Amino acid sequence: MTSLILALDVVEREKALAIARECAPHLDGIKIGYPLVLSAGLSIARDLEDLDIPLTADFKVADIPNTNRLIAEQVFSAGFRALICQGFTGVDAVTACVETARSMGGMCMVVAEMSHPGALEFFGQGVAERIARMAVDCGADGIIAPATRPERVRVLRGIVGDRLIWSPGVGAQGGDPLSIASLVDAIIVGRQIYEAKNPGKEASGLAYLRR
Ligand code: OMP
Repeated sequence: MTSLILALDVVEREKALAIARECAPHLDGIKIGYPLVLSAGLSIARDLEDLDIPLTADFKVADIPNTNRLIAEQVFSAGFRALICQGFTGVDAVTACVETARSMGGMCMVVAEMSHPGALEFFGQGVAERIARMAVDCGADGIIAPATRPERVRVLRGIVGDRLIWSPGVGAQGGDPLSIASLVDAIIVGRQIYEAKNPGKEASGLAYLRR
């Protein structure tokens, strides 16, 4: 089964809450990043608590180990269930996120390769493969890999085995949900849902992927 995670990159708090409620019956997770947290605060996690949907903090954490740990502690204390960190910072920095997640009962996902065209400038030449291997070695729950490049996801699946792969890039970035759904554990969808006239209906339209 492929899960559906809504990327709630909406900067008005009330609008974000309304969209989350409307879509909730069709979702397996909600991902919140800088756009919403910078406008509404980390307390947005508590505002969404009653939906009982796992929340992921997408801060693509990319600092030294101590700073990563401090960030991760804030994230899990605020009520988030998972944290996304960058992998290119190296094993010690990623391990700090993974260990903090473990000690606070949360999950840690590591970006192995990004979905936008410019990602190929630096994530090519075997870098994504190395990050994916390192994510497995340091006990991360899984990786983030691009729905815009199913052939790359297949390669990365060969490295991470049964660890999770969450995949953004469907819809607005051109990724085809049908080509990616069977390769990954979750698709992450933002604009296709939250910019739709009827976000709830749009989310329910993707429900066939969750079978
Ligand atoms: P849409 O393009 O609107 O569907 O949003 C995609 C979401 O996934 C945004 O929140 C991005 O920040 C995020 N994302 C990517 O698009 N590409 C990546 O490589 C990684 C992420 C992510 O880590 O979630």
